[in-house]
Amino acid sequence: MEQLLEQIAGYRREVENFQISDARQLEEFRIKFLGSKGLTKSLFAEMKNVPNEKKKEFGQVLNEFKQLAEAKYEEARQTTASQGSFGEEQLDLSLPGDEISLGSRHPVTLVRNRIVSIFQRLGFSVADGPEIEDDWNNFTALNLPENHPARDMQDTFYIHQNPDWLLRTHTSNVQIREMQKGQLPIRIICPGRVYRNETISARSHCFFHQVEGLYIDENVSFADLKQTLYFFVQEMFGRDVKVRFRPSYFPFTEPSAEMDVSCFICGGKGCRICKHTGWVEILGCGMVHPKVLENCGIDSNKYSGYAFGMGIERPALLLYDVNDIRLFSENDARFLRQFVNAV
Ligand code: 2NL
Repeated sequence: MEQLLEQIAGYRREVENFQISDARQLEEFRIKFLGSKGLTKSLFAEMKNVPNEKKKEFGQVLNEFKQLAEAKYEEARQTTASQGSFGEEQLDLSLPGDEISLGSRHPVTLVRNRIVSIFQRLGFSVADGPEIEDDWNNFTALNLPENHPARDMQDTFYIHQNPDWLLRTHTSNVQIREMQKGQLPIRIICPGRVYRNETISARSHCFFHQVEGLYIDENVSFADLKQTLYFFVQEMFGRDVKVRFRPSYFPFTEPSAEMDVSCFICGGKGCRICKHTGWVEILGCGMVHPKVLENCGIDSNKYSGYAFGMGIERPALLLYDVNDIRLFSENDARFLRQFVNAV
């Protein structure tokens, strides 16, 4: 019995002095002192050899020893885990990480970026403004008369609480705001989302995207407008694309025109896309109406300018051969993933 108690005292010192600084040493400790073939187990097996009157004392000493070993094990387990020693042992940090798949740009964004960057190269800067606008900036300043159909409840989303507010029907509000700042000349490109109260179908939606442009300075002429837009379509659709201007009407420009490009699908031979005319309409444009300039506090005798506007969805449908405009706003990942390599 005395011998056994001495043995335990020796093991206690061993437990206390045992160095555990990594997972391997922790496991060695466990096997030696607490394992199924370990010291604690074999000491308990000695119980049967201890005289009955000493059993109680021996059991107590042995239990204390076991608790000491368990406490040491538990403490070391926690410190080695938090030091990350397990990491060194079990985690291969050189393994490649989980793959995070790249997203893709939205087709409308792709087309918008192309349009915008062409005009940026010509010295236009990007401007933006609110999508919730008041009547003045969206309609009145643009010389849209009180009875113009665009102003109708049927065509525009008005805000119930304040009918002076509406969802902008074009990004011209950005240009109006810019002109009212009174800093000239102005050369801006205004991409953004616009809203019209239309029945949603494969061909039209109640919101879509636009790019409008504005150039105001002294002596800006229709020739500047034509040459700038011609440069634009050549960059956008290729060097051999042709353009034609057709007279048109907008309340905010005079004269006004619609610009067609020779069909960039069939090259002008005639196809389903250009309805066998060889031409595709891509934008409206004109010289800013003197009344619009005056509405914005610009002297129309000194300054003149041109403006243009184009939708983004329609060319995007054609360029990427998409047959339903609703796909652009449904956020279906199967659709969007197809643009991973698109430019
Ligand atoms: C179209 C036609 C156009 C403008 C937009 C504009 C803006 C100001 C003053 C004058 Cl502030 N004009 N914008 C001019 C002509 C045509 O858009 O078919 N857009 C999709």
